[in-house]
Amino acid sequence: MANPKSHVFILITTLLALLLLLHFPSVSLAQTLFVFGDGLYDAGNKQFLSQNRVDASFPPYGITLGKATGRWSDGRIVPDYLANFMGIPQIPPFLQSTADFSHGASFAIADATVLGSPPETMTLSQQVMKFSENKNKWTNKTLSEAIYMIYIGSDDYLNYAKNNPSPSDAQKQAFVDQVITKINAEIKVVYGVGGRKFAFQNLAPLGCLPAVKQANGNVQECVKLPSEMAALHNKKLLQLMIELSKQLNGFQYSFYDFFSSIQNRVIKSKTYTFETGIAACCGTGSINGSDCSSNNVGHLMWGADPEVVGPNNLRELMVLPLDLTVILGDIHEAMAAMRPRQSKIESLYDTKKMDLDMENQWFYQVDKAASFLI
Ligand SMILES: *[C@@H]1O[C@H](CO)[C@@H](O)[C@H](O)[C@H]1NC(C)=O
Ligand SMILES: CC(=O)N[C@H]1CO[C@H](CO)[C@@H](O)[C@@H]1O
Repeated sequence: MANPKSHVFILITTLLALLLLLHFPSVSLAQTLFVFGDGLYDAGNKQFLSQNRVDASFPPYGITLGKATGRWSDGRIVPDYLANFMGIPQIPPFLQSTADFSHGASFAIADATVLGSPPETMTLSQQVMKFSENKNKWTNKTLSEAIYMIYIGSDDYLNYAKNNPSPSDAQKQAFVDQVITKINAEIKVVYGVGGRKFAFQNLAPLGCLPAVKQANGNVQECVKLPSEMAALHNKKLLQLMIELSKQLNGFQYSFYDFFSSIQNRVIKSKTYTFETGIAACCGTGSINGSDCSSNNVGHLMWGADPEVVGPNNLRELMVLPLDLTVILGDIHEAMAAMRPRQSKIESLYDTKKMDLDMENQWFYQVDKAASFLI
């Protein structure tokens, strides 16, 4: 996978993070969050851009919070949980011009793609351009300490599969390469502006989404092509992360293997205490399934499972110093400085419950988001 040198690097960073985490399990240094992506991460941008009715502005969206906010969710979205965990307010949609962006901004918007130029949305490039044009809203220090969270590509592959029912292997690979090349270019723009800490979530097995199966007319079987495209993409995306961490000085990342996480649940749903992995949570149609909010999932997302997250989990990404040698010199000082924040976070939040909530929310949302594509 990686060369020995980067193994050593990973080992050292993991040990360092572990050392900090042992003393202060939820210490957070990052105080700013920038979000890029599609409907899964949309905090309400769509309603500021669209001329049409935006479903997410109306119930049942937002029902668990009693208010629809433009999030494609029954309540909070994953970046909200992360913000909560970091001890900062929810990150507002950038298109809400009156919002307070002191802790970051969300550029994510429903229907976003990497390639093409779909109407009433912003491609990844357009999102990154907006971020870059507005970088003066934040200091250089803030920009370099921030976490950059990215989830994008589902719509590219679902649309591709719809328009190209039987592509050759070479055609599939060529399309994936186009998507990855573009993502690479955009990460470099963010890095150029000062971004160092990237949190990537890879794509779900798109053909297993209930909405996709339903549209295919066979709810028992996952649709092969969309999942295959997602798997090809994920492999290349991980390679890109490894490559960038060698190429770009100080580039740090957390890679969450959402694909495996979802697939484990679809295949071994009982193990994960979902009532079913076949039907959707709270959806409509023949396989909508059961109430997702009552599910109790037995393992931590982006939290601790070394099989699906690496090389750093989100907590580690938050605390990893930009310059590792500095912390080696000043570790006691750094820990002392973190102590008040640590106690504050622990007194305010049930961090374990937050991990579980995040997991449930992800599962719910990826399905919901996909149901609007078909
Ligand atoms: C911020 O960083 C840029 C380069 O990324 C540099 O040109 C600029 O002078 C810096 N601003 C301050 C205030 O240090
Ligand atoms: C297959 C399945 O679980 N279908 C359910 C979908 O939701 C409706 C209403 O909430 C139920 O009546 C179905 O049983």
